[in-house]
Amino acid sequence: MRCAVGPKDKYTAGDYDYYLFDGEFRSYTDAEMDCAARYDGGHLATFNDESEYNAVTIWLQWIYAQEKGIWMGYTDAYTEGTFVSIDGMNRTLPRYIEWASGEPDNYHVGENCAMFRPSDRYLNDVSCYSRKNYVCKGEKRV
Ligand SMILES: [Ca+2]
Ligand SMILES: [Ca+2]
Repeated sequence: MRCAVGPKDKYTAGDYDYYLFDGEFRSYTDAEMDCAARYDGGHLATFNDESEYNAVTIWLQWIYAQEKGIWMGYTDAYTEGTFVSIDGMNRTLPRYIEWASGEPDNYHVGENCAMFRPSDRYLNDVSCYSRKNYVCKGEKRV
């Protein structure tokens, strides 16, 4: 059993903490399971509004000096073409999401999971099986 590696950095905004994992490349499902296991009520990060999106993604751009994409908590694996947030027990339509131009395009054999692109701060749908870094969001810990 290997040791669990902690998050590289944490950011707090409003009622939530956000944790960047940049040393662990996981599939979308494995990343989501890791967030749920580490943080009570934790999930891959989703956003309630534009100010939250901007705050978190600008932090990521600053702390994550790589071009590699990062998983965020949106998927259309359940219904093709309808992305949902995976926060909470219910899957809900995203409250705030910023796709890159031309995305989501469900390219090639299908893309069902949302990856954040630090270079331009937009999201792109990609294969859920690729292994990426990720950001977990959980209730703020005091
Ligand atoms: Ca899709
Ligand atoms: Ca795509």
